[in-house]
Amino acid sequence: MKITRVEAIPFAIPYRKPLKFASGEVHVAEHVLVRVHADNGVVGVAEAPPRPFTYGETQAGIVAVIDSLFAPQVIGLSLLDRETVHTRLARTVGNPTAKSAIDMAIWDALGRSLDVSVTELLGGYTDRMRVSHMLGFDEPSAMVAEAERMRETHGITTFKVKVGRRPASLDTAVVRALREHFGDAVDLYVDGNRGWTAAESARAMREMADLGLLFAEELCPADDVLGRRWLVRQLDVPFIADESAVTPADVTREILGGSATAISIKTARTGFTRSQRTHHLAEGLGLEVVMGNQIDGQLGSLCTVAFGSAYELTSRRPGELSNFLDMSDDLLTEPLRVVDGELTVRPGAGLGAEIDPGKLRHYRQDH
Ligand code: MUC
Ligand code: MG
Repeated sequence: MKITRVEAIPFAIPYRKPLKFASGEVHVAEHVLVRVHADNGVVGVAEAPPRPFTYGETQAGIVAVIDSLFAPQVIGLSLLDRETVHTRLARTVGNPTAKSAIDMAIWDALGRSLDVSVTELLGGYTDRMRVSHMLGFDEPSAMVAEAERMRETHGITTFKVKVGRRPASLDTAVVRALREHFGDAVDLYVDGNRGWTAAESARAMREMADLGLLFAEELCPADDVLGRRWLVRQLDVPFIADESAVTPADVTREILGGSATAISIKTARTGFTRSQRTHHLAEGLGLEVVMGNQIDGQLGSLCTVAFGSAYELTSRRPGELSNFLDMSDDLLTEPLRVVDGELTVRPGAGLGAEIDPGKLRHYRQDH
């Protein structure tokens, strides 16, 4: 089970419906497919989504760092040497999605080699998660219509509403319109991607106090240390740290510093190995966890549901597993489907993902 080769293949698939939020927007999924080959003939896969506005990575940068630094560091190791892989990749700062894709492709290859699913390897708690859909910036009527379409077509009844615009009334009007349209039939929470100040966030949350929100996420920057603590102290819902708490050390700092009371785990940025550490830390600290989405394609979403299903804590809340529905196409031979508001893990070995060679030929950008 020795690693013989690591491929980093850039590909681009346009979005049918671009996602817009306070820190950026995504029109084309310009991701990197990572394939880890082992000497037993097995190939593991995962994808890295560059998010320059969150982590500073680019598609070309991910390919370069894998080809020049990470591939040579893991070739020759066994698929079982995951701790050594983690330690070697950690010598390079940053590059979270590049490191995570390698980590997850190794777990996939290991699962395939042992003929067990990644979910079972990790913890095996359940085989499915309820789905929360992310609604990007638009007019209130368009966002209500989009939520209605998601409920009718896929049975989704939990929505994360992107906020953080100025004036804040652009966003509070959307949340109010959603609550008025759906009544108690849906769960709602908001994510500001650091768009507001602490004072703007406090005012907006007061204005939405009657709307029964589940959570608030990253409404203002964690770097505004005192402002953020001041905000979090006065809220009566859990405040989720997302981009401010990528590593277990970040989580510890943000939670113990009073800048957050819950966390988002995203396999796209912590892989399976580091997400496990974050999960165990969250359990120890008694935190709410939401499985987040890095605007992943189908392969990335499969990684999220594989991890989220593995543990009781991560499968308790609906996971953000449906951004791929906004893409015009994908790479898997068998597309993922959200049915009755749930996404299930793939039966079989590893992640159970097969890449369609024709689609990869069509969308890859390195030829
Ligand atoms: C999210 O939860 O914030 C948008 C920016 C990012 O880093 O992730 C997405 C979704
Ligand atoms: Mg977020």
